[in-house]
Amino acid sequence: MSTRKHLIYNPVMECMSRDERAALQGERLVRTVRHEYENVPMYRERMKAKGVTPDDIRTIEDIVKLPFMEKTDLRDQWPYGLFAVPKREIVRVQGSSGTTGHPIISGYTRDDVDAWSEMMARTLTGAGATAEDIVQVAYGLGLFTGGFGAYQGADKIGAMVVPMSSGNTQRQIMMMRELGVTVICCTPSYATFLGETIRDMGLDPKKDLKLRAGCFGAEPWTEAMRVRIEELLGIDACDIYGLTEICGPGASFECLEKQGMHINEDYLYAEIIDPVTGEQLPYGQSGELVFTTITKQGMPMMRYRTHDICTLDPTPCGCGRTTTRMTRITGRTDDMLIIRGVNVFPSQIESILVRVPEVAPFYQLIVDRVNSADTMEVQVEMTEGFAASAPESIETVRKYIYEQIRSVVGIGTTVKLVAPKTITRSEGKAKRVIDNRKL
Ligand code: DLL
Repeated sequence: MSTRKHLIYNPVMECMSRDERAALQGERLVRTVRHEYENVPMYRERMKAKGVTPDDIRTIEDIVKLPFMEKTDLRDQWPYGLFAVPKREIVRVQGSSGTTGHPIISGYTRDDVDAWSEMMARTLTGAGATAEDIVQVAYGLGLFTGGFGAYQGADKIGAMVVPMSSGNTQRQIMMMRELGVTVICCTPSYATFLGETIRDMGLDPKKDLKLRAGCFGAEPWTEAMRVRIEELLGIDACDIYGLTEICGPGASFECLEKQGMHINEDYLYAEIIDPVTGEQLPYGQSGELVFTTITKQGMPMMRYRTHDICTLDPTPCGCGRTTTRMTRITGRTDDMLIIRGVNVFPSQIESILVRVPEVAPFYQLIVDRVNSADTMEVQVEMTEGFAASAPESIETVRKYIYEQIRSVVGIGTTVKLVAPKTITRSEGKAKRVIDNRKL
């Protein structure tokens, strides 16, 4: 392990002095802002409204003059409004569920895909992976960025990729075992489930598997979960972070020091802001993470508010990288839930329920983790009149709600129609979500 501990994929970019990097970021920001202003009407309008032109952006510090972007902007500009190049230059779209149940997408040029692959190559190298490794990708391969991101990074470092996609746990374990997989990429909750299943099958990961490391992300997890996964699978578990709007996984990643996630700062500029005032906060202070892409051509993002809460640390790391590190995500400033890797907004569920006349607008979402997998139960009150209906009618409505949620939100949930006035009323803000997951 020690020989792999300080592997760095691109020492020039990852270890340059902070002054050099700030200069590079400034140059790249200047170019990106001009590109956005010239090619995306929404950016032009927003900048004009703030009284700023591309000429006002000369160094990276000038970033605070720029307007913020939100997930709703992506929805409002659906599908191509934020593309900054002609569609023929876009070679890929990736996506995730958005606030309204409508997915959001990001478009990538060939160079954007290459940049993302580089970020993921650095990510895997951070976890000690090399061309000698066999990397199993158990993130979903599809619109979701997890699968393709991990695949591209593993491909770029020359590893042997096993592109399993998500699910089918027995087959995942069989491949892992028989192919001698050394690195696994999946969500941390799935890693726990894999570990538990492996143990239940009577296998000893240390003897029966060759796993050495894992790159886990797409949902919040904790140090306690890291300890559990490392014990269950006998590996180094590294946290990796990213979001569709910015690039997908690889925006930042942990090295084997496991002391925070290195941000790929030659591609992205990170800020922490006060979520209420929007003011930039100094290093070390907790707040909302904001990303600006500084090389992306296809669909660049200006000061994108992630709503994820963390802290930035600019001090050098024991691995030799000089990039700013972000702490684990400690929460969100909005109510987005992540259920089995899918982003779910309670407002999506509410908008389904209010269209069903047989139920009242009193509902609760109960989230739990059973056998390491997230579960969600939707409890909604029936109206007084409907509650007296025949059981078959109640079942028909229940099934209808279930199907609606499945098609709009993209996940299966348990739906329970409960008697009128049984969901606790609250005097202040309604408590719509009860999240029993112990992270
Ligand atoms: O989850 C990209 C990704 C795939 C990251 C695989 C890591 C590994 P989205 O589906 O757009 O993209 O969801 C982005 O997921 O704003 C965070 O709230 C959450 N998230 C992602 N990684 C982490 C992490 C992918 N390591 C949203 N810790 C983000 C906590 C995470 N939350």
